[in-house]
Amino acid sequence: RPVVTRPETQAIDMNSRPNTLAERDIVASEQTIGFLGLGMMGSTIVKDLIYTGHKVVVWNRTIDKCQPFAEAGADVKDTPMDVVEAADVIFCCVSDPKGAKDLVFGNCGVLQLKDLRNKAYVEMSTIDPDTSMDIGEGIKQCNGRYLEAQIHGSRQEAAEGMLIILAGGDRSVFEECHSCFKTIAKNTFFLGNVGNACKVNLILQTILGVSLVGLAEALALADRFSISLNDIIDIFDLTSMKSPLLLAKGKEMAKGDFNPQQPLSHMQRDLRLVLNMAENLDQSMPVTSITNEVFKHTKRLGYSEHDSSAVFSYFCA
Ligand code: NA7
Repeated sequence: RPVVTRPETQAIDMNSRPNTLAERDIVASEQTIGFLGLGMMGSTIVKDLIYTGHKVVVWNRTIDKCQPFAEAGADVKDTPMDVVEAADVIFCCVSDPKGAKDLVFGNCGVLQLKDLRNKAYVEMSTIDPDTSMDIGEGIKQCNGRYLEAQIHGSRQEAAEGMLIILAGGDRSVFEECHSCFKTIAKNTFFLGNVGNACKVNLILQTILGVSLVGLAEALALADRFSISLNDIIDIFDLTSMKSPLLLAKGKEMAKGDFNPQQPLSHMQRDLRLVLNMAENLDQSMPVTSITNEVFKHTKRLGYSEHDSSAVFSYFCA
């Protein structure tokens, strides 16, 4: 099996600014914003929150990632619990449901504070509705308010301040997050009860995952015929099937450039969450099941940290 090299980790550019911010006329909330998780998404979001004048307190499991934020004016804390103590509204943005739960229920986690009166907790990590309900219940039992605010979009869209926020839960928290959401997103939707936003986000991810596998399979067939992938993409661009995303992903597949905008491991995690969700409803998802198998196998080929477009490699193996 060929050795697949990991994509280079890109350091956050603290000086980059989305062009969109100038037009948005943002007046920063006076609340102290806590932020747990400075991965690619979290870093981009926090950088822009600081730029738009928010007072920010941060924590990350790997402490080194906090350094540029300390230099930019953020207060760095030792534990999630310390962040909650210091902040009014606390955002969490980590890899998966397990990480999200650990930060709330675990050692030095959010609930260790016991009394969350006057605190609001906002879950941005991609999670399933059941996890979100568990977290929301935990926060509520400690008298806190909870909002799930799922972020839909790629790392590039985050860098451009063009995410879409899908929110559910406490409406007052949604309103209070206005200046933060305006900094990072082009649209926000309040979708009602806790769980609804997670469902909508995962449904959108299903469309994305299935579409990428369809695109990859078709392009791999073209490749076997020795038809130029660039020609296929140029023609595809003229059809009514084209979409900005499929065109961009098609070009990445043609170039073999899988710079992680939406990591493949995240895509597979989302498909797994979708299938679990559907299982509980006895809803048949045959296409998503196969799509999940394809992503799972591509992970095993070594492409976890590459972009989801690396699923093309499955069909070329
Ligand atoms: P990244 O860049 O892979 O970053 C993941 C972050 O999650 C990073 O800060 C990790 O800390 C953190 N993490 C992961 N697991 C844990 C646990 N168990 N405990 C604490 N912290 C953890 O992902 P993105 O920023 O692109 O995406 C984050 C979310 O936004 C994801 O749900 C997307 O779907 C939307 P580390 O730095 O490794 O110590």
